[in-house]
Amino acid sequence: MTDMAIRSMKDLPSAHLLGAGTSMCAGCGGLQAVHEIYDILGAKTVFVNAAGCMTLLSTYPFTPFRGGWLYTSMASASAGAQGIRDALDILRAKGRLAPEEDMTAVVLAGDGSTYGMGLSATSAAIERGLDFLYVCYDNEGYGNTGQQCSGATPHGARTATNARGFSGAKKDLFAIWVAHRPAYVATVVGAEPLDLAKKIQRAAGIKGPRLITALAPCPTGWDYDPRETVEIGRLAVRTGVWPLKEYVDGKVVHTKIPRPRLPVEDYLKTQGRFAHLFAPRRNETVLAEIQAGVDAYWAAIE
Ligand SMILES: Cc1ncc(C[n+]2csc(CCOP(=O)(O)OP(=O)(O)O)c2C)c(N)n1
Ligand code: SF4
Ligand SMILES: [Mg+2]
Repeated sequence: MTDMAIRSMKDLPSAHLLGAGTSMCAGCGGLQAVHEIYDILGAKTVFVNAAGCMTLLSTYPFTPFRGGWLYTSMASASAGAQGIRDALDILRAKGRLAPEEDMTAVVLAGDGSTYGMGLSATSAAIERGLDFLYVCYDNEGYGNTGQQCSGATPHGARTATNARGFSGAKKDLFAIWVAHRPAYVATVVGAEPLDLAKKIQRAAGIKGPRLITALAPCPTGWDYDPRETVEIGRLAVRTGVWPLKEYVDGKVVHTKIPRPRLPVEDYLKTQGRFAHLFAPRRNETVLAEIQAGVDAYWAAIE
């Protein structure tokens, strides 16, 4: 499936995820991205899942995936991927797994694990050159336990642990990975499926440590109507809040440059987690800080 050229939406194969999502929130942007990613990766995947919302996809002994599923603690997914890769390599060396039956070890983890608890194990795995694909669905908080602040929470967002808005800034996961000189890094969002599909296809054809980080609009944690998930994902790109880009062969390339770039308020106003910035009175200071952060990013690119 991965040797197929994707030029338009009709080249995409039909969904392979069987009956998934019954225990997840309607409009889950993370699940949307996982659906799309799995459509491209196909059945020869072993998911290594760190505790989080996506853990609800598999209830032992059932899973909607045709490949494999290993559940790990929040800090251990990348170490789990090493174990899966090693086991597959041993089976191949013993002639018990034909090359065409080999599988890809795919970490599936939220931002809480990725930006925080699991970062050390991931850094070590990249350093060892582990052949794995890391998929982070980034809903910008510890969603499964009620949207507490994580290392991915953006400036100004209200969370269960920041009633008046987070005063810090989102970590730059893309830069953290690029600093390790891995094989591939890309940002995606489910609302831009063609861009996502091309990146997954490219990542699937490369060996070594690879990251796909998907912005995951989360109606429950971000406080909006589930029907707005796709529009919010598009606005994240069109306002420049979520740059779509990839790192390959030592270079960073932006795959979609928003022109004209919409004001960040168009994105912020769609979500209850930013409502305190607009009422009972506008918080001009924080609104200007958020816009200035996005402007500075694109000024360095353009
Ligand atoms: C060490 C540890 N602390 C706390 C928990 C409880 N816990 C389970 S899921 C979760 C949230 C994980 O957040 P994230 O990785 O962003 O995934 P999301 O829930 O947003 O999908 C937490 C805190 C845990 N499983 N392990
Ligand atoms: S809390 Fe958010 S990320 Fe978790 S299942 Fe619900 S919508 Fe998806
Ligand atoms: Mg999360």
